[in-house]
Parts: sequence; C-alpha cells; structure tokens
Amino acid sequence: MKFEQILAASGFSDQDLTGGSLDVHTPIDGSKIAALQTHTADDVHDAIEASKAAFATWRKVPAPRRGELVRLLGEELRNEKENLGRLVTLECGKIVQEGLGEVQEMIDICDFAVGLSRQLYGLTIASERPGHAMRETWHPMGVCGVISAFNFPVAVWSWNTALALVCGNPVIWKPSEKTPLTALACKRIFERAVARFGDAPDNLLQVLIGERAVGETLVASRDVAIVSATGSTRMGNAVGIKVAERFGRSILELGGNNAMIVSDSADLEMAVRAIVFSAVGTAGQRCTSLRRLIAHEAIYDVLMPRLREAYANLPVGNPLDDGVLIGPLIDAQSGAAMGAALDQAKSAGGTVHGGELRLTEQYPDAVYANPAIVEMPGQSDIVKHETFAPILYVMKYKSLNEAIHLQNDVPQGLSSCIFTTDIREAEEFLSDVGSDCGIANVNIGPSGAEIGGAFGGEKETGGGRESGSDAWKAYMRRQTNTVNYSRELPLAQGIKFEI
Ligand code: UN1
Repeated sequence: MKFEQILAASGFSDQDLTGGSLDVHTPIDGSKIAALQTHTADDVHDAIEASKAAFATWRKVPAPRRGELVRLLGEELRNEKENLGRLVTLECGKIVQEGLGEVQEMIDICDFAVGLSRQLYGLTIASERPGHAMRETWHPMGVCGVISAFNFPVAVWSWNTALALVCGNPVIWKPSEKTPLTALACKRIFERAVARFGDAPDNLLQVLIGERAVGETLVASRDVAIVSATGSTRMGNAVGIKVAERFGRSILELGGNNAMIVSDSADLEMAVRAIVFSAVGTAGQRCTSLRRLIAHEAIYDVLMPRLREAYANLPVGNPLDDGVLIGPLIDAQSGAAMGAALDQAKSAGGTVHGGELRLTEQYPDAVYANPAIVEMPGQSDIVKHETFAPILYVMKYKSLNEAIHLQNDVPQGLSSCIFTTDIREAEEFLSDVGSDCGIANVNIGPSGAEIGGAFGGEKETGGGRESGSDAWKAYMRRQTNTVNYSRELPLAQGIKFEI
C-alpha cells in the first residue's frame, strides 16, 4: 500500500499535510510525509481556557452517560482499526500486526472505561461518633494534559483519555512531534463519536501540535490539574518537577530496563519465544521491551545457541510488508544511540552478536538494524542505561538471590519476569523481596501487557499507573465526607470544647 493511500484512508487531504513548519517523516524510508502547522504558546493558553469551559459542563454529566461517549469512541475505533493501525505503522514504523494490536488496546480500554463509568465506587467508613456517617467520594479533577511518546502514539493517549473522560475531565493532548498524524487521525475519530453522542461540550479533546515549548506551557499552567506524561526519564524529570512546583498532579510513565530471569528449571522453548518477541518486537522500542537477560549458568550454554539461532533468521524490513517482524528505528538519532551503546558494551568487555545496519542501499534515509545480543561479563553502566533499540544484554547467575539483585540493581523499575517451573522461585520473585518493578510476570515476557492491569513502574519509571485496575483514581479528586445526622455535636477524638 502506498503512503498516500494510508494517509488518505485516515482522511488526510493534501491541504492538511502541507504548508506548515513541522516536518513529519516516516521511518520506513525517511521520506517527508507532511509539513504540519504548529501551535504557539498563545494557542496553548487558549486551549486551556476552552478546556476549562468544557470541564464546567462535562463534570455535571452523569458518569454512565460520559461512558456512552467512550462507548461510541470504541465503536468508531473498531471501524477504523485497519486504517489507524496502518497509519501507526507509517508514522512510527512498527509492523502492521503491532499497529493493529495497538488499536486493539485502544478498543479494549474503551470497553474497560465504559464499565468503569458505572463503577466509580467510593467507600463507606465507620465513624467513631454516634449518629455520624463517613464516606469517601470521587469527583472530576479538571483539565487533563496528556503528553505521549512516539512508540505507542495512540494507545497511551487512549488509556488516559478513556479514563479521563469517564472521570469527568476534558483532555488536551500533546503528541510526540514525531507522530502528530496519528494524533490528528484520533481527533477526527473522536469527533465522530462526539457527533453521534449529541450534546457533549465542545473541546473535550484538543490536540496541540508542536515541539517542546508547547508541552512546557501546558505543564507549567496551574489550570492543568493532571499531567500524564509518557517518555524518557529526562523528560519526565522536567515535567514532574514543574508540576510538583505548582502542586499539580502528575502521572509519569518513563523509562524501563526490563529483565528476564531464566532459571535452570525453565521451559527453554517457551523462554526463547518470549525473549524474541519482547526483545525485538517493535524493534526494541517499547517501554516494556526486554533489555536484560539473566540466565542461570547451568542452562546458559544451551539457551544461547538456541537464541542466536532464533535471531539469525529474523526478517527485518518494511513494516508494511507481510512476514516482516522488525521494522525500522524511529530516526537517525536512534540508530546512532544503538551504535554508541554497542561500542560502549564492547569496551566494557561485552561480546556483540548482530546489531549491523541493514537495507542501507534500499533505504538510505531510514535506519534498519539487526537486533543485537550482547554477552556481558557483568552489569556495567551501559546495561543500566535504557537504549531505545533492539539490544539484549545477557548475563549469567548462580543463585536466585543474585539474579533478583541484578534484576533490581538498575535505576528503572517498569517490567520484569522470571521463567521457571519451580513454584518456590516464582513466588519468591513476586514476593516482597523479589522484583521491585511495577509489573512482574512468571513465564511471560515483560512486554505486551493487557489493559486490565495497572500499567507503570517504580524508581526512574516515575511511579505513575495508567490503564486498568484502579488507575482511574489518579484522574479524580478524593473527598472524605462526614455527615452528622444526630442532634448532638460530638467532636472526634472525644475532645471537650464547651462554649
Ligand atoms: C509503552 O511502551 O509505552 O505492555 C507501552 C506493552 C504494551 C504497552 C507498552 N501494552 O508492551
């Protein structure tokens, strides 16, 4: 399918794609596919004002009715799954299967949020005073800013938006400057849902296109109650501090450096399949990508040849083509970071297998690379650093304690897993003294989480939780209510205060 057809299928005309100052390139061949108009700081302020007005109305709409809008959004996404999935592939380079999977995540979170719209439950609490009732209630927060990354250009927005909307909050979305087209396509899909809904306020969703300054203005505004930001630890650090300065609420989903422990009792066949999917899928550009393999010394020499054999035949190429499993890296900078990381790993005593650039003649302006496996003598600095590329560092361990220590001894804390058939090992890995990550799995790789669980992690990953479970609570204001239905006025803690 031609690039123009993919763009047209998502409703983009030539006029939409020309005349602006933000050049958008597809990582598939590096060609320019759009030059978009960008927003200024003034536009950001206007958007915030418009969003506040939307909030004033939307928070009064009963939550189950708000859920109806999200239900319609889910329906529209079902209709657009193919088109949007391909646009994701065009703009961020993941293979079509993964583009479609990403849209499926959007549909799933919409379904989840629709159910949630009737389950924004609070607690009733026993009061210590006679004739008093205590309860906890949940209320809309206000404008929700969403800053998203290129690698999941639409799913992460939908996790935030589906929840924010049922919780009564309007959204202002600043997508990655590398993937603005998918955001504009989502806006169009959202508007179709709004039109069918009938009486939603204007500006429930606004998309701001631009570079860093746009995000900075959004983050600095006291009128943006929640800032949900996904991306690098460096970005999250800047955002987190700015939002904290004004006592706003942030939800941060930042870097990961996800490991798999493969024990001597593991089903190696399954482990190899899981390793390959999670280390090379999305060309190693998921927050949850597998980056560190911690293999028991007893199976190391069996596992490594199998893994290298699986790596030897991985089809790298145009992500739109059938059969390709590994698409391009997002841009030249990413390619350079991959090269630099491999050099650093070599200097630290690593043995690199793979990692060569590919298809340089066919696609001179794009970056395709063979995924790399790097056998490391230990967990050196580069292994502790997240490089957003398909590099898998492999280390050996002797005891489970040592393996868990290695797993936890990095600054990031997003996802982790163990392959074992020993229930003791599995439970220890999941226990208080096991993995310190937000996600810990047994006999499943670290990537590809379902939306039903809370998604996010600790330490430099930022501590935020998005998506399922009770992540919705981050989008609402908690209120404790005490109601006195008696004719007395007893004070808490039995204090006497007679006047
Ligand atoms: C991300 O990389 O930012 O668990 C999100 C996964 C996907 C989401 C990844 N469901 O790999």
